[in-house]
Amino acid sequence: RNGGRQLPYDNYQELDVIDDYLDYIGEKYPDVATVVSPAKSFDGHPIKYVKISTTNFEDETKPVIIIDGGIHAREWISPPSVTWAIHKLVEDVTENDLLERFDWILLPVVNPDGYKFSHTTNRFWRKTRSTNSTVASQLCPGVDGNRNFDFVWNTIGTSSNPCSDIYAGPYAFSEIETRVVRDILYENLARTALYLTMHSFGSMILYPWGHDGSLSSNALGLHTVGVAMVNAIEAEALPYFPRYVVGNSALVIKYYIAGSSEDYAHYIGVPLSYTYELPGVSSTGNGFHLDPQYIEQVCRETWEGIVVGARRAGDL
Ligand code: ING
Ligand code: ZN
Repeated sequence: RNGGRQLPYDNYQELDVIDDYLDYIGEKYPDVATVVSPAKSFDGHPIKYVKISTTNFEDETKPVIIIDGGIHAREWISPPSVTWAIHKLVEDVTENDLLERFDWILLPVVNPDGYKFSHTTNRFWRKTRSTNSTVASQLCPGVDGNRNFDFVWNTIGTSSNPCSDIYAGPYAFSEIETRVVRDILYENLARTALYLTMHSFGSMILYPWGHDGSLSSNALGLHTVGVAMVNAIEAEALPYFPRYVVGNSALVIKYYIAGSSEDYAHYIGVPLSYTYELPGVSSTGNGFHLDPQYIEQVCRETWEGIVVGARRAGDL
């Protein structure tokens, strides 16, 4: 276990190490960071997030930025991209305005059960690990968290088969892990300016609507902020990394998807909501396993995108 210090970024970290780091942040920086564990996952792991605010989070009227990671277990670069943001907001503050202007909610591992399972048993596990009383679910555990949100749930780009990697679940918000994200969004809805959900891979900044490819009434704002984010990322990226693409989710990935957190957040009223697909540069040939030597690089360039996204969101 980590025992309370800066996380290493030269390799992927176990769930316990990330959990310990979050506790350490809460203990070492109580004036700015509060660790909240609203629920336990299906397998009983605490789902933890960090609230960052220069004053009392609950009293604030500042815009809120919400970033989650690790809803898909195998996308291992996602959690460190969120813990790096915590590091940059609390431990190594180089953008003071971001603390002054915003409150932050950072949830590095939405799906701890899947994350752990991907370390112990199946590297390319995607879903949660839940089962219910049906035989099918016991033979094939888990739900795709990014098909489980309650907006046009299970209508397209999903499966009703528990053995599928895109299983939408027995009903919308069947998973405690997606309910935690839902509750965070609702609790802060009035002042949430920007929601980012970190995935991999593909080097894409995607915005609603993913379920039908239509443009939201805020499409121009979504696209403009997305382009600004991409420019900031690419200014820090390595020349041989793939270029980022920004656009409507369905148009860019060329299929429709119902029940994603990106669409849901926008549907309930978050003006800027993006799926952030991180790079998958991998000598193994499998993009879910970004080479560990690039973890820190991707975290650094991703942070530049977050910085610009936040500033733009605050200006709108
Ligand atoms: N990709 C996303 C997925 O959940 C996606 C694609 C993008 C879905 C935008 C919805 C909205 O399938 C990964 N890598 O998980
Ligand atoms: Zn994903």
